[in-house]
Amino acid sequence: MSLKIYGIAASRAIRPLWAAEELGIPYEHIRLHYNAPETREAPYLALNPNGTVPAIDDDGLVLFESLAITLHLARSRPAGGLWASNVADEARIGQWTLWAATEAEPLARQWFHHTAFLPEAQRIPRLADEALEKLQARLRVLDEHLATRDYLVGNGFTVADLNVAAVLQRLNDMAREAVPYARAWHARCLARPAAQRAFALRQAG
Ligand SMILES: N[C@@H](CCC(=O)N[C@@H](CS)C(=O)NCC(=O)O)C(=O)O
Repeated sequence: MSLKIYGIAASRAIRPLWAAEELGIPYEHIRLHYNAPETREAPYLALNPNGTVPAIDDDGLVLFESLAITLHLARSRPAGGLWASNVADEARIGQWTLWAATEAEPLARQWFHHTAFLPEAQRIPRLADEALEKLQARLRVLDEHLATRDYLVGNGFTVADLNVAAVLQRLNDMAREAVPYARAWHARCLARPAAQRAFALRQAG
């Protein structure tokens, strides 16, 4: 069995890296920068035809889409404890993962791009403000859900927490309103030793 993870840790590759660390899967990390010319060349495009990172090769199973990758890693290693123990919780993991991808990520990305990621001359403060404003409603949904539980699904940390916490990586900077339960949950997720190991990979690139 061999797992290869393509993409620098300072990219969405942090998601599969964090999942692999949680699950204790040995992996080879190919530190491919998202702007590297290799991402547009045939060998990498055969792994991810979008030319983006991450991609994985899990013993011959080649996948792109960071959140689909974490779901696969969790589900294929049930002993690792990130997956659900019943069909209802599987559905809830799907719900929160798609919520992260469709409700939260586009807004978080828009805000990040127009406050930090783009060269200053290309940033449009109005777009950052609009995204941040809309995000508050999403963060309230998360906060209300977490007011009565420590984790999103079931009784412990699952890949749903990993996916949402990773997508909302900058939750503390984005939350304008008081969302104490979401903040406490986020801190709990990021304090996990596996998360710390994965995020430390950013120092190495
Ligand atoms: N929805 C994809 C997005 C992948 C993506 O856009 N990755 C960025 C890095 S975080 C990238 O490779 N950007 C380079 C580009 O768009 O050319 C996923 O979650 O895997």
